[in-house]
Parts: sequence; C-alpha cells; structure tokens
Amino acid sequence: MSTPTPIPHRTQVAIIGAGPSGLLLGQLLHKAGIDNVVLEARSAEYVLGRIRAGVLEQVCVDLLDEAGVGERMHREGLVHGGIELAFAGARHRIDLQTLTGGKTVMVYGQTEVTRDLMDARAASGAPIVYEAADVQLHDFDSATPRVSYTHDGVRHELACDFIAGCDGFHGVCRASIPKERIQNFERVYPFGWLGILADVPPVADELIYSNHARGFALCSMRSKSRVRHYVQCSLQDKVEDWSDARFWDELKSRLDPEAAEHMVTGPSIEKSIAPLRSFVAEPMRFGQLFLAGDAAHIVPPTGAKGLNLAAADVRYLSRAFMEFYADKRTAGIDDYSRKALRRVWKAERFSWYLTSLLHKFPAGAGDTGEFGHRMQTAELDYLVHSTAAMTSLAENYVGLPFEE
Ligand code: RFL
Ligand code: PHB
Repeated sequence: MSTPTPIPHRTQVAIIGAGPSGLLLGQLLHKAGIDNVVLEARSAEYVLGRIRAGVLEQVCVDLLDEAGVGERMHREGLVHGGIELAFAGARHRIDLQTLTGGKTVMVYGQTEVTRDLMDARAASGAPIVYEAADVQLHDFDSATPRVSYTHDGVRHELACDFIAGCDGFHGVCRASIPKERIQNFERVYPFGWLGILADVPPVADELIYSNHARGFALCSMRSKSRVRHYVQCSLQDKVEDWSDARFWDELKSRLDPEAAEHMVTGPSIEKSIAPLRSFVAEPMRFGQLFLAGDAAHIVPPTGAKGLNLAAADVRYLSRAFMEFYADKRTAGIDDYSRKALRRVWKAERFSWYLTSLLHKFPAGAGDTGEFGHRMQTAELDYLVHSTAAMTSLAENYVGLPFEE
C-alpha cells in the first residue's frame, strides 16, 4: 500500500504505530473530525502478516462498529456463547452466554480487524505513512510536541497537540520516557506458545483450553475452515524443531480422546513461537504523550485480552480527545491513565490467573511441579462444578464493564 495523501507538517494527534490500537484510534478520531496522522515503521503487508489474537469482546466489537469497520466482521466472524475446558481426560463447557446474562464473544482474527481498519483508512484519505523510519518524539512535556521521522530517505517533522504512543511493546514511545518517571511491573513465564494456522475444520464448535500433564494446549479457529492451534513449548524451542507432524501429535496427546479422534490435520500455513509475559508501565500519560495498547502493557494470551485491552484504552483515549476538541474539557485526558490502568490491572489479573491455572510449570519454588498440577486439577474440578466460580470466569472472559 502506498502513502495515499500528502503528509501535512501539522496535525492535532500524531499516532505512532498502525497496529489495532493506532488504526482504531485514527479511525475514531477521523470520524469525529479530529485530524490525525499515523506513522508506522513497517509496511502494511508486514503488519498484516503477523498472526495474533482471535477473540473480540463485545466492547471491542461495538468500537469497531462505531469506527464504521464492523460490516465484514459481522458477516464473517463467528459468535461464540461458550468455551470448553479440558482436563483429566474430559471436556467441560463454560456457558458464557447464560452465565453473563446474554453476553458472547466474536471470533475474528486480528489480521482481519487490521485489514478492515487499513482499508477504511485508505478510503477516508486520512494520512498514514508506512515505513516511517527512525521516529523520534520531541517536547512532549510542552504544549507544542513534535515528531520527526524519515520516509523515502527524507527527514520530516510533524507538529501536533498530542502524541498517541500505539507502537507496541518494542516501540519508541515508552522508550522515550525518562526512567525516573515510569514504573514497570513484569513477570516473564518460563514457557512459550507454539502456534499454527491450518486450513482444516475446527475440532469442535467452540474453543478448547486444555490443561494436561504434558503442557497447555488451545484449539482456536479463524473460520469454519481455518484453525489456529497452540501448544505450550519450551523457550529454547525453535520453530524448525516442530514439524507439522510433531505439532499435531503433541496437540492430540494433550486433548481428551474424543477431540483427539475427531481432529482433522493438514499442512500449516503459518507457524510461530511467542513468549509469555505480563507487563504494565505506570502511568500511561506523560505530558502530551499518551500510551495505549501493547506500548503500555502486555498480557499472556491465555485470557484473549491483549487486543481487547488495546481497544479499551483506545475507547477511553478517543473520548478524552473528543471532549477536549469539542469543548476544551480536560477531565477525560487528566483521568485517562487512572481509568485505563484500573481496567488493565483487572485484565492482567485474569490473564495471569488463567495462565497459572492451565500451564505446566517446571518444578521449582511455589505452586509448581506435581503439587502445582494437583492444585490446578482441584481448582478446575471446583470451577466446573461451581456456578459462582464459572460466573467469575465468564464475566472476565467476555469483558468487564466500562467505568464511564
Ligand atoms: P501492535 O499490534 O504491536 O502494533 C504496534 C505497531 O507499532 C509499530 N511500531 C512502530 N511504528 C513507528 N515507529 C516505531 N518506532 C515503531 N515501533 C513499532 C509496529 O510495527 C506495529 O505495527 O500493538 P497494538 O496496536 O497495541 O495491539 C496490541 C495487540 O497486537 C496485542 O495485544 C495482541 O496481539 C497480543 N497478542 C495476542 N493477544 C490475544 O488476545 N490473543 C493472542 O493469541 C495473541 N497472540 C499477541 C499474540 C502478541 C504477540 N506479540 C506482540 C509479539 C502473539 C504475539 C506474537
Ligand atoms: C487465537 O485464536 O489466536 C486465540 C484465542 C484465544 C486465546 C488466545 C489466542 O486465549
């Protein structure tokens, strides 16, 4: 995709990063008549090649509708009213819809969300620069922040009122904040997820999360004919260590016999390993610079919260900017970090809880090894027989309500 319109030297909001956070924020602001420029380090094709999240909460679906990009999602996405937990050789359904008074989730890949947002951006003619190299932030503590970058070998400068740092975990925005002004909280897990994408029918109608003595497994999907499956793997593992045959055998060995028997296998069309991490940076505002999405926090993918949390930040931030430009009210801007972090920490807690409940932890200190596995099995057994416990899981999985 080429750069569609001439890039202005001044805008209201400079958005760094064209992942879901940056693109969604850009689209919501554009619809509200707020000028913005998106600067992305990579090409559009590269961004679309990253296979990531697959489950959208209702609040994320609503926000995509508000941005005017929900049409294909409603046509092609799969509405799920439950998930299955597999352990001790059997599967147990958690009826999300009944337990939450009618709430569901939408199974629709992050790649498709990103594509819909990129298409809408191109159609709107709002400026976006792909392959913007060496992005640097200037004077974000002042009323006249600027961003400089190189595009096609030429250095450019963009003056703005605000900078939205939507540039993911390895981006430049959080890295630009002096160490003494930011506090990081982190937990790195001693394993990763090996994921594959394959064009075969899903093994069941809903997602299966499996706790097994050999390690965690997840059967997810992108459509009725494309699956996304994961197995917990060692951090030392390389993608090349995992042939398709080894992957399918390992996945089957971690599922209940019925699922293993009905599994349709096929060649992988993508295969990658992701490390698991919990991370929060506080605060999320530094003068005129606001962090959103993975730039500010990371969750392990077990709770399917990463993308949804990014959307939640964008919801708060877009409203804050809209209030500011409509009638100069700064309450939303001033309260952004506090409100966003309250939600972030709850999603961190849930993602950490599900990760702890479902993975095999190497023997060591605390609830690990064989003792830890027995604790997990007892907790899972309690969970699937207690309406109170299942309701707690369900209300977190479908997404907690917003603080207005
Ligand atoms: P993104 O998607 O990382 O987008 C950030 C964008 O910023 C660009 N960028 C820069 N641009 C300009 N200048 C710079 N200096 C820049 N540095 C970086 C990047 O190229 C990129 O395009 O963050 P965003 O928008 O906040 O979206 C967050 C979600 O992507 C993320 O939370 C989820 O995908 C997390 N996640 C998963 N979540 C789930 O719910 N389920 C999953 O299965 C799942 N799998 C994953 C994941 C995240 C992964 N990462 C980050 C490595 C698997 C992986 C591998
Ligand atoms: C996915 O489909 O990629 C997916 C689904 C649920 C998760 C994590 C990843 O919890």
